[in-house]
Amino acid sequence: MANFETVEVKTDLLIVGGGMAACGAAAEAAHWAKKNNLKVTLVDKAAMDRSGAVAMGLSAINQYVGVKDGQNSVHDYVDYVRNDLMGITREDLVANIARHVDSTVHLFEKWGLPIWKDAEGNYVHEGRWQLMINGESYKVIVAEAAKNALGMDNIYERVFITEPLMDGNKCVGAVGFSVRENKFYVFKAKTTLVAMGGAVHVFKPRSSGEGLGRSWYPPFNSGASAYFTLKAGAEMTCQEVRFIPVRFKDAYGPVGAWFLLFKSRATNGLGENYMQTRRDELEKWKPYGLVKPVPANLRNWLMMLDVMEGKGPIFMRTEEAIENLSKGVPDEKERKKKLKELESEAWEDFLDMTISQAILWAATNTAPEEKPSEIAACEPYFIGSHSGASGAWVSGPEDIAPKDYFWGYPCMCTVESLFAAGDASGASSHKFSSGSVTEGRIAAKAAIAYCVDHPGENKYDNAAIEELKKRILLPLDLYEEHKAASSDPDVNPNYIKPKMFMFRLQKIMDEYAGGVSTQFTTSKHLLKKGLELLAFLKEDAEKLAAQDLHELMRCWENIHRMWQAEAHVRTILFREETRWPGYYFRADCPEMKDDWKVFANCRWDPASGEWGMMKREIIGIY
Ligand code: SFD
Ligand code: AMP
Repeated sequence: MANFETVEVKTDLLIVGGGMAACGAAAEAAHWAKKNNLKVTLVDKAAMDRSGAVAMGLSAINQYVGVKDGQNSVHDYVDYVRNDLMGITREDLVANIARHVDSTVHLFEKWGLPIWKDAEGNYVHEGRWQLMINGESYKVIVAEAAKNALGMDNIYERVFITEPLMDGNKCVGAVGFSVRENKFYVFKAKTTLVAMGGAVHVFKPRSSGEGLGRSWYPPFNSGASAYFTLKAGAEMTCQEVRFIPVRFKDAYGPVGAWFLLFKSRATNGLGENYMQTRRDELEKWKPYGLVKPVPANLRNWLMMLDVMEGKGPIFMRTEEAIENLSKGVPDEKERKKKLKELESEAWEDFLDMTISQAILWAATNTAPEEKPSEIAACEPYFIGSHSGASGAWVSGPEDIAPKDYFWGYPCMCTVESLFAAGDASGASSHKFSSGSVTEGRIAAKAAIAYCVDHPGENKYDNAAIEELKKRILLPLDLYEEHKAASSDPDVNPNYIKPKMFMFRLQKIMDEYAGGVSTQFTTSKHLLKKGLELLAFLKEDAEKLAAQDLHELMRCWENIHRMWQAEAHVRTILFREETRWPGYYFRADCPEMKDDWKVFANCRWDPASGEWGMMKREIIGIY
């Protein structure tokens, strides 16, 4: 076996992940831990300053309710989220985040995040819920607060978490390995909070060949949260609710600022606005088709219908939007100044969060005030914190959660002492960056309360940990054992390299589970065939080989993705209707059905290795 030192870390609360939810959790946990003399440890596969979805920065805070400012109520936000998700949402979870999110935004400002202000000193809104920020360093600022709260001694960076440590139905920590040194980590914890984001590259991406790796969702998040909670035996929810954002084509620049702040339109190749020409289609999806704003998946759907009829390309009419915003200024000198301002805001929107889009504009001589830019639907992603909903099924808060949705501690999974937040927890979409930090704070406070209430020592099976270590490092051994069998290290009859394995997973998902090349369309027959192929892939996962630590990480990333894929396929198959046509279309049951207005949940049983599917009732609080 590869020679790896085992490093053991004992702690009370273990936070796995170092993104937005984890940083919020760290800042909050430090406070409650100090009061109770408890230890908090955080572990991230990368460096917290630039890890996760906010690595490149963001140009907006997408959830600010403005309750005190009298702008909106928590109820308004819940209505918005429920409608956007076509009725499938945990209102208690959404409300719990919404009632605390403003305080998180105020903390960001205290920590140094520049939020745009108007002449009167009020926040500048992008849309009803969104605030404009100078957010290139957003993640650095939030990570700094988390680091200050915990201290670097309690933070492990560049340690990739692979598996939960279990004692029956209780999570007692996690194991992983350093991506820089030959070290195997065993974190023994009273309670564990999962915040390792969502997943990308489960589906074949549009960007291939020289553009491979470019995607909207950050390539570093590879399904670790879903894998961890599934392997722990936690019930999962909304595994079918993937997210397909519409983005500037090829470099994946954001569209929110264009649609909401600049009031831009998108038109097809014939110059038609599909939101108008296809308005009648929305009737089919009522009541949600008729609400304002039109749900994200239905906005996608109307555009996709145009694309399927060969009416592309679809353009964001940047030149028209800039012209419209500047033409109201009567004085020519002032108008020119306004034009310059708008132009620089347009560039900053990209430079704050998707630098590659600015580079693409520069490379293609695109002046947004002169020519429109193409937009397109991305490949599917798993991001429960945005306009998707996949994640673990967690407890709501005692004061507002319906009885069936409360089991002791907010954000606790159905597994004892395991908590989840951000993309890791499901059925509470539209948290975004601010809501994810908020949910991390809520979960951390609850997790510390759990520690205080359960002071006893955990049991550990050291032989089982040794077995886990062997299994996790196996790809390194396989490579060493068989590398001499061929002259090209990537081609060998005895093993499969992680990149090839990933391509195979993506091909299955693309062709059978409704990816880009099948125009997001699937059916019972396709899904069943896809499951059969996934089973073969799972067998071959035992033969993954790694040449070095980096490839070892790639092996495990792809095993994590494969589990996310299986949960997804099983759940789309289970839900016999089409509810989010702009996310995926079930060709064999093309309509929304009343008797499917339920949560579709699933659980992998660690004892039997079998999957179970179940419906859960939707119980609103308003
Ligand atoms: O508009 C392991 N989001 C936006 N939110 C906003 O508020 N405003 C915006 O402007 C946003 N835009 C946006 C957004 C997301 C993306 C991908 C883009 C643009 C391109 C949404 C937020 O970013 C999102 O809601 C939060 O970041 C979610 O927080 P969290 O904590 O659930 O996920 P994370 O921040 O990605 O962090 C994940 C962490 O896990 C680590 N990790 N650690 C150890 N072991 C493993 N195996 C691990 N696997 C992952 C990661 O390193 C990271 O630290 S807009 O365009 O939509
Ligand atoms: P995006 O850049 O698409 O992630 O958008 C940022 C925010 O604006 C998210 O909260 C989106 O749901 C919202 N948004 C984007 N486009 C629209 C639109 N056309 N109508 C309403 N909301 C939108």
